[in-house]
Amino acid sequence: MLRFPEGFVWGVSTSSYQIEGGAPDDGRGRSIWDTYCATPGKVANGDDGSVACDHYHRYPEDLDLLRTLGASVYRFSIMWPRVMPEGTGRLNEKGLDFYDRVVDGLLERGLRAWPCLYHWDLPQALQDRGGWTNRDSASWFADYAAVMARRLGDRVEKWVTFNEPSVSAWIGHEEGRHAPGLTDPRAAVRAAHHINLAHGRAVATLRDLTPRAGVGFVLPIHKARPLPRFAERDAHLADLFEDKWNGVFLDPVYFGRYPASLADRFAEHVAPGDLEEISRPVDFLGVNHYFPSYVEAASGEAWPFRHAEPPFYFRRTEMNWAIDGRAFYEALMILKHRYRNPPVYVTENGGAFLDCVQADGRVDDQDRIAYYKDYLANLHRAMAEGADIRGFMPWSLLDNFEWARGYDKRFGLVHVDYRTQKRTPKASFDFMRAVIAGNALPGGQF
Ligand code: IFM
Repeated sequence: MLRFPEGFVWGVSTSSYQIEGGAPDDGRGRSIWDTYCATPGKVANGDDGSVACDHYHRYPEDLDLLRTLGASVYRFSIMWPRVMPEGTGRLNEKGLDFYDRVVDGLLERGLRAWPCLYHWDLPQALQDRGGWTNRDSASWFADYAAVMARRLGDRVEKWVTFNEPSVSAWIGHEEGRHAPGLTDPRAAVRAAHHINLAHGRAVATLRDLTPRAGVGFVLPIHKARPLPRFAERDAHLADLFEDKWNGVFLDPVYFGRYPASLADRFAEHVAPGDLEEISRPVDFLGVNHYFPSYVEAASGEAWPFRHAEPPFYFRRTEMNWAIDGRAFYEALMILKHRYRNPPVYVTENGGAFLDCVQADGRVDDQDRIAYYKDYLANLHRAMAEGADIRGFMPWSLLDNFEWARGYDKRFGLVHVDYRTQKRTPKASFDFMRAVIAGNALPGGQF
């Protein structure tokens, strides 16, 4: 039995486009993910988020599930075009009302609200003006943050500015595997800088308007490794990978500069004063983590490395992601050693597995339980070695729209039948409920 400290925060994370649906309802505007999904060949099975888990209409049932689980915090995201259909200017009162109802519903059930302002669904109207590659995007985002702060600020405990800005920048603008689907390395660097600037401006706005609420941001923290047979030769590539994925977003916030290895790439986009804005102090860092990252040398590409297939000996999730709780521990220790041990909440962790509803109606997802046992034990180890980790939130409450992988990849503690929208808590839901109730990682079967 591994015990967690008193006051350790147990929550759950979701995101707007992945669960809400309600696409044409009540004046919601289009996002870049609506456009991306409508582009043939981009998303598995031609899936999209127009209905998703229909959370827009079924949120009371989902909030009840949070209470049953025993979570004390809910990290969800606001769909920017639902509340500002054109991204700037005009407000959509019905969209704002929805988030009012969600926050009130949380408080009524004894949960605390941690809304995230950006989990990838940029208003398409802003993409039409250049999106994150337009320097004005930093101010558009700060204005949107002000709208949300005025509307929800009296009831929000902590704000998250961005979820995984690295994914928006690199996968969305360089690799093209996420919206807006660009494959332009220079645009990706530019977008990364503007997202950082948007974060810094939003921090100032949120502090101003909601001085009692905490403010932070969420990043997938990668522990990169060279392939074992090239351990010495490629060690510097693993460092560069971490600079690209971790450092580009952490160093400006915590050190007021870009990593030295990448400073040249960023120089042309950074205006005087930008780094002072970006490095405004935050109250916490949200860490998302799923798998170890392996790199190998590449030539003729924008970077001298590429993702490598992890060694054969790891078990894999349905995403083909290697399962290795030790990489989670190592990623958490990077924060302790390199970033002076900031307060951390693990805001996402989990796996997609082949979940089946059995004849008796149960979903006995032992793979997911084994995954959580491994990762929670490694989290505990990092804490025992002094990492300042204050909470944990599985990804995710519900099976949901897994971006370019569509609906086949299920990460939820709760199974969703997308034909009927029936919710069925899986065995991992009971497992996590026991962890939360005992504030400890128990042994034994679930
Ligand atoms: O589903 C995503 C989530 O939106 C962001 N972090 C990773 C999850 C699993 O891919």
